[in-house]
Amino acid sequence: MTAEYDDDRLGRARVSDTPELTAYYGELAELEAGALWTVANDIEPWYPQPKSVPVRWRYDALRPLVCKALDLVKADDAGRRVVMLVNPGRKDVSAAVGLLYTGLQIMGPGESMTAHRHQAAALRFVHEGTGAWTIVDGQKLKVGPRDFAITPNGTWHEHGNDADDGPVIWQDGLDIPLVNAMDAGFYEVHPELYQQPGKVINSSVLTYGANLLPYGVEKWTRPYSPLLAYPWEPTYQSLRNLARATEGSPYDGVIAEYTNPVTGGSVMPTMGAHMQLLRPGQSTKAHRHTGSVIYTVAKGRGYSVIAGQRYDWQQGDIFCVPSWAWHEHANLDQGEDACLFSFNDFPVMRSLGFHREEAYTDNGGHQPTE
Ligand code: GTQ
Repeated sequence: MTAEYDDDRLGRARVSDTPELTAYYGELAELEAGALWTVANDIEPWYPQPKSVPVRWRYDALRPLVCKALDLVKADDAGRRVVMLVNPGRKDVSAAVGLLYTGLQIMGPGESMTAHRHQAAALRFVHEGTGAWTIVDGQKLKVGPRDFAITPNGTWHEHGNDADDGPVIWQDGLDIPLVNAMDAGFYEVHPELYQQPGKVINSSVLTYGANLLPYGVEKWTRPYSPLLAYPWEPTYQSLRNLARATEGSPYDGVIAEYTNPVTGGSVMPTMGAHMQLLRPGQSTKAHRHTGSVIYTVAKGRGYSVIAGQRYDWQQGDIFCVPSWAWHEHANLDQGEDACLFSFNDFPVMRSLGFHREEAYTDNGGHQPTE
């Protein structure tokens, strides 16, 4: 332990057990009570102590098992046919990192599922397949590879794949563990099992998708983005344009947040999302911040160093960065850019006043690796 965090020296709780104290603790426990000093240093740590550890999930390894579920369970029997990514330190709450859930959902050709809604908010990032659709509060959205879409909390949603051939595999991101940590979960099945979608597909993209605030539509006052899908092509083009105009972030390369076009804020109140581009051969500097992040490799190959350990990645791979863990990214390709999609709980951290960030200053800004 460094002197900076030495509990004894700094006068934090340091009571040793005696037979009298042990008996006393027993008496308190009988009354559903306890002595603060037995837990004080654990419940008020010097700095965040996530139970989550960094994990990289290889798409090539998971994909065959995700496909296997197609034959093993019917989508409607399973509710949603999803392989969850579970952090070894967060099995108790089915989290991939912190209070964020993620999983790979597979839908066979022609499949569709019934509608439901819940307190948890959801987002999708499409890995593969051409036939993916979802209906969110009556709006039918069609999404393709690397598109990003949101299902804000409380919105009815049902999904399907209308391709004749080939499955859809998309990644779900939800704040389920957060909602449960707050004891705020609700769930409802649609009274008619299916929604009646409006005639116009991707209507929010047509309405809000071009940095122009439309006149003649009802004023948007809900706490989430009216734009429900963010297609890959314009997103990628924007990042390439941004790379021409700016240097970007020393920690993240050329990065932009998917935003609510009405407010400029995060897409939903509990989860935000980014797309970032690493230039050919670029390696970023390390930093750390409060808030958990789940990354998906949208394009290219490279590696990230997280808490001193290197994780190589390529398109489709998913990895997580626990709160307050040092992290930096590198693009291993000297000729092509690499892109990382990510989602996070930053909106929660910010709105509660929990946001903190720190740069890694030793060693030229790079963590030593084992
Ligand atoms: O699409 O409704 O991966 O409710 C987990 C819970 C997906 C969904 C998940 C869900 C959904």
